Order: sequence, then structure tokens, then C-alpha cells
Amino acid sequence: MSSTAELRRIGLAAGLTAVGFTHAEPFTEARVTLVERKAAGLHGGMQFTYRNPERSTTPTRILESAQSLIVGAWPYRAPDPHVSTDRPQAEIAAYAWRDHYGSLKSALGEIAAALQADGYTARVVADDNALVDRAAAIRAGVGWAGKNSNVLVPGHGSWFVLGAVVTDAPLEHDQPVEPACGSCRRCLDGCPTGAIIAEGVVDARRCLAWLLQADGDFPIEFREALGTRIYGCDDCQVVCPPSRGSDVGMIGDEVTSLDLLELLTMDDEALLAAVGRWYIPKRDLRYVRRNALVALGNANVSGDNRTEAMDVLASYIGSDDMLAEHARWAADQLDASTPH
Ligand code: B12
Ligand code: SF4
Ligand code: SF4
Repeated sequence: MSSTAELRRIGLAAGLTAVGFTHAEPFTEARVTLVERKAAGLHGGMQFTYRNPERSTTPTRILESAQSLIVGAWPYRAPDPHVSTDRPQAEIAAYAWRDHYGSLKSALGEIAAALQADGYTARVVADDNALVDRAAAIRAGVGWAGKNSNVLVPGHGSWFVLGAVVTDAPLEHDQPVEPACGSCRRCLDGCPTGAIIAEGVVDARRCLAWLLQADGDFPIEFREALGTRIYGCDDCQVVCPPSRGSDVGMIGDEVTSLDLLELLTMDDEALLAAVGRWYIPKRDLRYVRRNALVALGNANVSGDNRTEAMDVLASYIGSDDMLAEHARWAADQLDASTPH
């Protein structure tokens, strides 16, 4: 018989750090927030949960007979100070160092299997547009809504990916946890582009994590702030005191950064093998190269690497218009950073 205690035990044994239970009523507050932020332009053209707020905030759209949600938080390792190499590196945000969503879904799958064995219907949803994962985690008491808009798990911080099992099993609900940011505002002050415009409110038009995933040109005004990132941004979590010293994520087969010059000379097949798991706008690899060109312009490049970098950039100038423009920008940056 599925009890919350047994289901939580299964989730924790499968590697989740926190498991919480809530009812399947709509997330009306999140729906209003989505609609308001979209109307204010803060979504910066994002689709995801913004495409159809009603759908993403109504669990019965996932399972008509839904009664409960079981929300799980899968831990990932916080970034270490970067390993220094003599080659310019492309930074990858820690949540993308390996397929954490795959691990999250299998852990939630074990909870779903236990429910199914008892005759219930259970569906796993994680990081698709079917559900507002953070709002679900907050209502299920998995964590509190931080001012950086991430969900923070008490005692562990925010280095987690989130997902849920939607089921027709009637289960007891957990209570939300007390928000514990207090008077801290390090994330608001620490964001390199000032994207956290108010407590819990991210303006995607300024957020590097979104700009790296958006199509079109990388906005010129945020290129220097991008540094050498090519996928995701961790700054508003790195500065967050409750998220420091989190040690629950496992060390495994992770790719924590990529060699920028190699990445920029890979053919499509090799590039897809390296980054195909990522969200890439329109699945168009030019956007990965665009990001890498900006990163190279910001990298510390000297000696032989410099000659190689200038050759790589020259090979992009005269190619596709968008890439040529980003390559020219990067070459100018490297020129400006050369001691004359
Ligand atoms: C769109 C999206 C983004 C966008 C926009 C993020 C944003 N903050 O709006 C972009 C591309 C920028 C992004 C970036 C990141 N994302 Co994202 N993203 C999503 C996605 C697909 C939808 C989120 C959504 O609906 N946002 C709209 C707003 C309305 O909802 P929200 O951000 O959840 O809002 C919460 C807070 O704003 C808070 N809140 C609202 N009002 C107020 C007021 C106050 C005072 C306070 C304190 C809080 C608060 O409550 C809301 C919950 O209802 C979800 C997956 C999913 N299906 O849910 C992942 C998700 C939210 N992302 C996730 C992650 C890991 C990230 C990154 C850390 C990745 C990275 N390293 O680059 C960054 C973090 C940037 C940040 N500070 O948010 C995780 C969250 C993990 C966690 N612990 O919270 C999710 C849940 C994916 C997953 N399944 O694990 N993401
Ligand atoms: S992910 Fe980076 S750019 Fe976006 S809000 Fe956080 S610190 Fe700012
Ligand atoms: S940095 Fe401070 S204000 Fe921001 S989420 Fe962390 S604890 Fe909250």
C-alpha cells in the first residue's frame, strides 16, 4: 500500500535529496505570474511554460484524474573554482555537466512504479512545459522560493533539478517551508547583468542563461558580461550563502568545460555529440558556435593559443553573416586585450 512515508523512502533511496507531497489543484498564482511577466515582456520571447500558462499550471491536463503531486529534488554538484589549463575553456553551468534530468526522471520513475504496482496511474514530468516545476516544489514543501527565483532546499540550497510524479492516488500533503532568505540580497547584487530586477523576478532579456538559449544575435551590451560561458549561468547560486558547501551532488562522468578552440573547429557531427543534449534554439548549431565566439573574445588567450584563436576567428569571417559578425567582435576584443 503506497503511503507517503514509503514513497518518500523510495525517492530518497533512489538518490533524491528531498521529496514532498501536494494536491493537484491548479497553480493559480504561478499562472497569474506567467501572464503578468509575459505581458511586461520579462519572458524575452521564451516559450516553455509561457506558451500556454493555463496548461502548465493545471496538473489535470497531464492526468485527468490527478489527485496528488509528488515532487522530487535531484542534487547536482556545485561548480568548483575552475581548473586552470593553458587552453581557453568554455564554461558550462553545473546543471548541464551531465544528464541530471535523466537521473531525476529515473528516481521519480521508481516512485511512479510503486504507485502503479498498487493500481494507481502515475506519470513523471520534469523540465518539460507541462508543469511549473518550481511552484510545485514550493507548494509540496521541498524548498522555498529564493530571491534569485530558484527553489532552495532547507539545509542544502538550490543546486537541484526538480520534477514530479502526477498521480490519481489520494495522498497526505506536506506544508510549505518558511522562506529563509532573510535580509540577504547577494543574488540581486551579484548578477552580472542586473537581471534579477526585484525579489524573485528575473528579466529574461538580461539573463545570460536565457540569452545563451535565445536565437538571433547575442546582444552586444551583454557580450562582455558573458565571460567565457557558453551554456547556462551559475552566478546567482554561487553567491548564495545557503547554497554554499552543498555536497550532496555525486561526482561522476561530468563534462565541466570544453576546449573553446576545439569546439569552434568541430564539424556538426562532433559538435552534436558534445552538446546535443542541450537546449539549442531551433536545434541550429550556429547558436552554439555564436556563443563560443563571444566566449573566445572574452577569454584570456596568449602565446600559441593566440595565433590559433586568430586563425579560427578568420575562418568564421566570410562565413555565415551572424557568425562572421560575432567573430569580428571577438577578434576586436582579443586585439584590444593584447599588450602593445
Ligand atoms: C523558463 C525557465 C528558465 C528561464 C527563466 C527563469 C526565470 N527565473 O523566470 C531561464 C532560461 C532564464 C532559466 C534559467 C535557469 N534555470 Co530554468 N527553467 C525554466 C522553466 C522551463 C520554466 C520556469 C518558469 O515557468 N518561469 C516563470 C516564473 C513565473 O516561474 P519561476 O521562475 O518558477 O518563478 C518562481 C519564483 O519567481 C518565485 N517567485 C515569484 N514571485 C516571487 C516573489 C518573491 C518575493 C520571491 C522571493 C519569489 C517569487 O515563485 C515562482 C514559482 O511560482 C523551468 C522548468 C519548468 N517546466 O518549470 C526551468 C527551471 C525553473 N530552471 C531551473 C534551473 C536549474 C535554471 C538555472 C539555474 C540554469 C542555469 N544554471 O543556467 C537558471 C537560473 C536562473 C534564475 N535565476 O532563474 C530549474 C530550477 C531549479 C531550482 N532549484 O529552482 C527548473 C525547475 C528546471 C528543472 N526542472 O529543474 N530557466
Ligand atoms: S542566471 Fe546569471 S544572468 Fe541570470 S539571473 Fe542568475 S546570475 Fe543573473
Ligand atoms: S543569495 Fe541570499 S537572497 Fe539570494 S536566494 Fe540566496 S539567500 Fe536568498
